[in-house]
Amino acid sequence: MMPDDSCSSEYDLTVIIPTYNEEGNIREIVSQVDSVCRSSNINEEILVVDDDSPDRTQIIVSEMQESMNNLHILVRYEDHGLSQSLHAGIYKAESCLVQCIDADLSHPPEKIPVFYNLLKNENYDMVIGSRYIPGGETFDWPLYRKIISSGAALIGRSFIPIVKDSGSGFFAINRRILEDVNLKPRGFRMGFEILGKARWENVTEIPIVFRDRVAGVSKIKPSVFSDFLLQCMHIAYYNFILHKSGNIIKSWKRFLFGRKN
Ligand SMILES: Nc1nc2c(ncn2[C@@H]2O[C@H](COP(=O)(O)OP(=O)(O)OP(=O)(O)O)[C@@H](O)[C@H]2O)c(=O)[nH]1
Ligand SMILES: [Mg+2]
Repeated sequence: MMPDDSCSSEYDLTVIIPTYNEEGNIREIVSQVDSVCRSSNINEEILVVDDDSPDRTQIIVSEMQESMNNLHILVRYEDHGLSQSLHAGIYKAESCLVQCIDADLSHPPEKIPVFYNLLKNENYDMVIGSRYIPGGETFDWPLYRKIISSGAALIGRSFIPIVKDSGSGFFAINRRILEDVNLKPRGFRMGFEILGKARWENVTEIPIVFRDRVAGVSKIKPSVFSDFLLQCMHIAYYNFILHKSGNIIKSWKRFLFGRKN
């Protein structure tokens, strides 16, 4: 699938919110995203990508749509999954500038204008909300969760060392970097998939504080870990066997020798 080259001029930014059973959060996250964008003069499309949640998520979005023309929903009936949903949303987005944010209020929406400014005015290809740079942190997480997340982040760094939190779900991209790129979305780490394969030049991280969800339950399941290992193998294959991306080598060169090498 190719991204649509024609970007609507109607919206400055598309904010994608992936959902599965988020009836306790969806109203609040949509309201917060909309008010943050309004107060920064960003004309945003909000695109909820829902994997046919059996709870009231879709009903609440329909209710909100009555007073919000910029709120859209894509309901997916098959091949459910977080990365698959983000992938579908990125292709469906009306703007070329795309922001992904979790529905459960773990990511701070007030940072969206910072991402937007870096994409729009500083010409970055990708901006990542990072828990693992100074100023970033995970709040309220039990020790076991911190250990698992840090371990996965370390594996991510062995591929793309210039990015400390490749697994973050709070990231923004300019969709032009996905032209002719063969993504294979799986698991929970869509940002890592993009970092491993897309045609980016300028990537940066900004610190975020990740808070534990208050409403609803986590959707993480054991297959997320095997999906991550398969994803690592496919990114290595894509870089070193297919030679469709030199992102791992490029990233290591920049990490070791600086930007000019
Ligand atoms: N469309 C879709 N969204 C999903 C799916 N799984 C998770 N999500 C959404 O992706 C976001 C992240 O999922 P979470 O369950 O919060 O995962 P997490 O933040 O890593 O884990 P917690 O800290 O436990 O919340 C939330 O907005 C979920 O509703 C899925 O299969 N399909
Ligand atoms: Mg969450």
